Amino acid sequence: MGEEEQQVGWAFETLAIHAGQEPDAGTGAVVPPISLATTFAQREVGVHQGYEYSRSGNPTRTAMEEQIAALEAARHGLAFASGLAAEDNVIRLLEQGRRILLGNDAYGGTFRLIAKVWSPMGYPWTAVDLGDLDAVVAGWPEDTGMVWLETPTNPLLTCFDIEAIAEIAHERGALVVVDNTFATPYLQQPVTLGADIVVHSATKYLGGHSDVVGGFLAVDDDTIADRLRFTQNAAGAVPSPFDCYLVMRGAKTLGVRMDRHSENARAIVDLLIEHPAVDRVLYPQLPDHPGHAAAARQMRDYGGMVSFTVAGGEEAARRIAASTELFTLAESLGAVESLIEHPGAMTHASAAGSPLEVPDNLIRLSVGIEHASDLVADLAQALERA
Ligand code: P1T
Repeated sequence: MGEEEQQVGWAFETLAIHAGQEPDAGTGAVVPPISLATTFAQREVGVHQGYEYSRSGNPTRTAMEEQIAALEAARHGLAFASGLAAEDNVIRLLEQGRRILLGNDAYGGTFRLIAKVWSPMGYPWTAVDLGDLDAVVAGWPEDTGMVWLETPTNPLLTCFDIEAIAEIAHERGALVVVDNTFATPYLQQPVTLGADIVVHSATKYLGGHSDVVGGFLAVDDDTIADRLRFTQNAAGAVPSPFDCYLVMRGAKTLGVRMDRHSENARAIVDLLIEHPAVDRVLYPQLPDHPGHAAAARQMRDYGGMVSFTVAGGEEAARRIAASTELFTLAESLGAVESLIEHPGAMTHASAAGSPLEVPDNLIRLSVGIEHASDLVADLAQALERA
């Protein structure tokens, strides 16, 4: 495609398949080749065809960056070796001494990066309940440089009003970073709601098949994009061309997968909500769910992640997690196969004792795209072990 104007007006599903994916100029191949070359010939010193060295830029990476940026309705996209590598580059935008306001539920690795890597180097942070905006305004620290949120959050699936938070942050000179890993751009486009930077673990729904670790940043502002592109190259946490290819291939089916993930999640929620072994079901579509109104406004559908607390406590939760057959007991999320995990002991163990600690009777499900009836039957038999 190439021409930016051509993309205007194309629907999400069309962009997923065509943005950044024009047939190879040399051969006509309809799939962008995996360009493994680490270096590119120059005709004269400094005269080349847009690529010099593969850390600085690579054609397969460019194709993927254009594709995912288009899906996020952002003008710029930057790929990284992992979600955390992408996050690390975002924090490098901050001047030393500037504070990160972090939503009080987030991926344990994000908490660890902010609280245990950057904070000791002079970048303070505070956990805040972004669902209570009056309190956020009243307690706003003067040194805040960045508001960092997930919506829905990992693992409690709390949703926050991106537009309202962006307005508050921008009035006070802070950047807004939204981790869109759980929602994906198919369900929600934070840039269109005022976010400055969108973060992804591309390892999850973008890749979609549990076979690639990757990270992504989508940005509309040219200056922020230039600064991120500088650190992407200068710090060098870039993905391989093969990894870029896998993310690009996975993202082509993002829309159809997310529709099925959401549909299957609803079938699971229907089982859980009636079940005596379950204490509380956490799913953004439920009318009493924290942030349901914001989710209903800003999301197309509610996604494939479902969490619940177990009435019988931690031991019962661990038994359930170990008793499913189709739901594999494993970290990660967002792929075609269903996963189950115990966040307190697994993905969020690093948050123990912090304001982001999660309940020990919590189970998190990544509902895959298998047949819903098989998934419901599998979870139902595991709940009998509670
Ligand atoms: O694992 P990595 O690609 O580095 O991405 C980190 C990350 C960032 N943001 C969110 C919302 C995430 O969920 C993650 C990774 N999360 C898991 C591995 C997990 O099981 O929750």
